[in-house]
Amino acid sequence: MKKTLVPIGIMLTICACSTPAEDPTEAQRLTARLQAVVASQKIIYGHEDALLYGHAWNTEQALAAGFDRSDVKDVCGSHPGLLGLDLGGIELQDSCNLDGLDFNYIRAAAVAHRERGGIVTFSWHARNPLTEGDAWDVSSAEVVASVLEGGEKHALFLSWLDRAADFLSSLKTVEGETVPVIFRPWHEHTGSWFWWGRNLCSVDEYTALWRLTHDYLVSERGLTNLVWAYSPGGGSDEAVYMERYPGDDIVDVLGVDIYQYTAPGEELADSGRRLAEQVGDALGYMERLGREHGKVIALTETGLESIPDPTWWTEVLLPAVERHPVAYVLTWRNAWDRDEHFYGPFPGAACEADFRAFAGDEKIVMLSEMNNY
Ligand code: BMA
Repeated sequence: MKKTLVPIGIMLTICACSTPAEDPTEAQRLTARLQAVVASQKIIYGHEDALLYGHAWNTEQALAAGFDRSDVKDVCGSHPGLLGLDLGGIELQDSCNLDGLDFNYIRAAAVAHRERGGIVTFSWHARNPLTEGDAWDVSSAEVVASVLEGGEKHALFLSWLDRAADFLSSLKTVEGETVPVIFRPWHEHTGSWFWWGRNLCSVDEYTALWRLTHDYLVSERGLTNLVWAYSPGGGSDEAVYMERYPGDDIVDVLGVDIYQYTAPGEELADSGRRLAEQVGDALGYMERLGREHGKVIALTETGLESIPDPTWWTEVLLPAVERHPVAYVLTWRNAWDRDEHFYGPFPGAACEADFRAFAGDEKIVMLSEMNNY
């Protein structure tokens, strides 16, 4: 074969084109895991603060147990596959988050869970940057506008994002991997109980808040470990769900938060049916939106406080989600200092046996099965 000389410019172009594809980021690998769970028609179970305390034990006991104890494991032998955590308080460099958990312990639990094969998600009940109240301070409708470019709290807000970025990038495993995190900022914004809620800012202000948060953490700070979850509150229709959607380029997971509330005098069975209807409706349109937008869907928060229905897990929650391609379901926390404030099982709870049946259902993925994904 005749040997031809290739000009150097073309050679360089050929070399550049033949460079192997870049390694996927931690976030891309996490998204692929979620997609694999959905493809195998399974649903990961998640519990907020699971490794940090339980219904009858506190954070010091969690530390003593090497963050290897959870109410869920005490009941069924395995931790939840997903660990929910919250960043609220990081913005002011508090040593503890809004529920009194030392950020060093939060970091240790997140890393331990990842090293055991689990997935971690963070919400952020950030304080009100304008009034200095908490996340629930809705006394002003100027707050979101104040943190956007040109607003009086913009510089302050960037410093808050810096502190969140510092913490989220400090989650390192022994192998040196930065723990991938499903990050779920500015949640339940279709209600108006947080300063970023629907009646407190315009559509453009809300989507700009998301874009500022995303672009600052990703482009400015270079974080590559965040999978971005959008999670409106429940009980709304598709138009409201999508009204403030920040955009396909900055959202990875379509979530929704829906709780069961029983009105005074209402039968538990009726509020259970209402939860099932609301979850069914939302997951119905989210399933289609997920397909159209190429996103994973999830029930990002749910629960029935105190779980007075002893078969809630298998007769209310499981039937409501099992027909939909949901990557995960997360129930809220089991407070150690408030007897009635629990959304997960614990030894001695009325729903204990039913939770074991739920965790053992072939659809449900606990930590012990996470290494398959
Ligand atoms: C709420 C309650 C509060 C807690 C907050 C943030 O639903 O559990 O006690 O402070 O979430 O975790």
